[in-house]
Amino acid sequence: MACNTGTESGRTMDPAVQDLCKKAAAEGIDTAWDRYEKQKPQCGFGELGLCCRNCLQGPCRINPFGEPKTGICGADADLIVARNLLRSVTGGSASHTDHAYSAVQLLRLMTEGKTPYSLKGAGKIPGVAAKLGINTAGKKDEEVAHEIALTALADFGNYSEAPMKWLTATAPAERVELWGKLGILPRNPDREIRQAMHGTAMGVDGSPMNLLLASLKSGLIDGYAGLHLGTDVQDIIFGIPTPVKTEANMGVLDKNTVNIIVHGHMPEVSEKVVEWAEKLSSEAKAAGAEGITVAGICCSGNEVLMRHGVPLAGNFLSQELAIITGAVDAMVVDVQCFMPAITKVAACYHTKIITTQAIAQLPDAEHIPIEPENADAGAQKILRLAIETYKKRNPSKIHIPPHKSEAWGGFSVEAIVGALAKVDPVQPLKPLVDSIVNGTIKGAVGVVGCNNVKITQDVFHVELIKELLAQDVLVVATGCSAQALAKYGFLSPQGAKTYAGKGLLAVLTAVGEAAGLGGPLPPVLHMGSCVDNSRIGDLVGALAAYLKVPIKDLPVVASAPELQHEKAVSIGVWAVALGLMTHISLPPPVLGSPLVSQVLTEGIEGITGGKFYVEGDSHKAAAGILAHIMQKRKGLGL
Ligand code: BF8
Ligand code: SF4
Repeated sequence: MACNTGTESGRTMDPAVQDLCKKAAAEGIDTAWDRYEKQKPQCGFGELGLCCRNCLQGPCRINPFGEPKTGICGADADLIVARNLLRSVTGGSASHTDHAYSAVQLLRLMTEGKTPYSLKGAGKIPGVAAKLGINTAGKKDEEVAHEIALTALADFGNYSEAPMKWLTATAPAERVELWGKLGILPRNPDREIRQAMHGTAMGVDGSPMNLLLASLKSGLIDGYAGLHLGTDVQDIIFGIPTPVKTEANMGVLDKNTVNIIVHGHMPEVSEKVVEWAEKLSSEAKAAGAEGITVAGICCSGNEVLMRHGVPLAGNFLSQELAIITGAVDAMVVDVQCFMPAITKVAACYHTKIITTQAIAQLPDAEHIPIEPENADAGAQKILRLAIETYKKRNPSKIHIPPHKSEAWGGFSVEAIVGALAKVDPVQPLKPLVDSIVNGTIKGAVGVVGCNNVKITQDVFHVELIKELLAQDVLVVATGCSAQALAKYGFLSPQGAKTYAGKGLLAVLTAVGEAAGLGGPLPPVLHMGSCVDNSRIGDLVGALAAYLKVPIKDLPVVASAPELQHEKAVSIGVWAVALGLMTHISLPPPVLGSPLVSQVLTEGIEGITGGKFYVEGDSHKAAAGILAHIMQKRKGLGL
């Protein structure tokens, strides 16, 4: 499964990206795969997690086969690996928490009438208010939404020892009790992130086990101060997604329109670009274009795909290649997952890279701030710059591979329950649970996460999910995984007929037809961006509550087949804390510590019921996941 970076087909299975890799080579442009080649061999100490740079006496490294066995201060392999892991998980939690914090501030300012955004997700308010204990009687939506924002901000200002409210209001009671007993309930998320940095500093926490517990706590920060807070608040501001049809892959770019890519994670940016693209379409026409196409990459793309059906140009490893089409006039980025390389690639074309956030700037990019108060002005400026840039295109450099597939998104928990309610209005989850109980569906897998240059792009997502669907496993997806699957038809009703086993197809057809889709649901339900992994958490929580069992007993598995980002690691830790077996193809850098490796893949199961399952072969991973599902079914007497 390793990436043979020498050939296009070794780099990616995506025909559009293969095509553009050839164009890049012909034009002498390096991409991530070329830079990966130049990095080889990657540092063995780093891969094993055995390098410490936490003080200036270092760097120290441990020799797994001999001396030295400790760093200068005496830290051994277990301690160094556990400290590095906690810093990495905390990096992921901090990213999601800071993202969610921006959304909360936007909600506060919006409900104070200080922004050009308006409340689109009133339907989300009653549920969120109820779980937080906010009285809604006689209050306007904006007033309740404002109280919700202040309640979230109170978590960030919490100086007591009480756990953060968003967690206790959201997580299953059985989990809150367990995490309380383990002493890992986070209080103020900012305080916990600070404490993780402090605990891992030179001369502080010397206990690998204590550091591993702190990693679990950091995973909970991600789950509740990052993912859940982010999704809840974004749904209130921008609306709860409902099923929507779109298309995916480079063929969505149009040589006759101004093409703008939204890339990153913040819907407050991508929503405004989409809004103003519609409003300024006449200006694009005046410039000689047929209109404006907005297309997505990474989770900014997922956010507007879920709520508006905005098409998708590609996932993480497609980002440079989209520019190499020569047809992208502007790539608008906000935070996370855009490679610093994009400005260098863009310099070979007419493309403008536009940064929008103070903490995420690039030399050689245009910086046009999109902040809550000035978002309309910023978005107009971006659109007009893209239209101006369109005029500078070099037609001889344009090549848009024609590949694209039909894809459906918008499967929020509310939308899934809504579709099931068409089958059983009284107990919507009953048809799904009955199908699991009678074995028509064996279980469910949430497939999430990234591309990673070490794995041929998309191949693990596709091969793993193909096998699981054929075995009647229900699949939900988020992030770049959903985007990978979108490109090959897994998010279309037709995909159900191609990929789903007989039992699964029958259920998808019954629900799809009852819901008025005129055919089966797609075999993979796209639940959103990576913060929307909260939706997967809510869905499994609802299934567990319906069956009156803890999540850890469900025939449900998580998988991040091509993970790269620290955020994927912290989401994985949260999933393990929830009680899920979580498959990953590449281990994080922990193999240098037998203790840490053992705890993450075995020992932790006795504590939370979840564990990491590392398997780098998609066929074996499918078998391992299926075996786990069957074991859980047996445990439930099914
Ligand atoms: O947050 S899946 S490469 S884009 S980290 Fe990044 Fe990974 Fe894509 Fe969304 Ni998630
Ligand atoms: Fe070396 Fe210890 Fe400093 Fe790490 S903290 S660099 S192991 S002396």
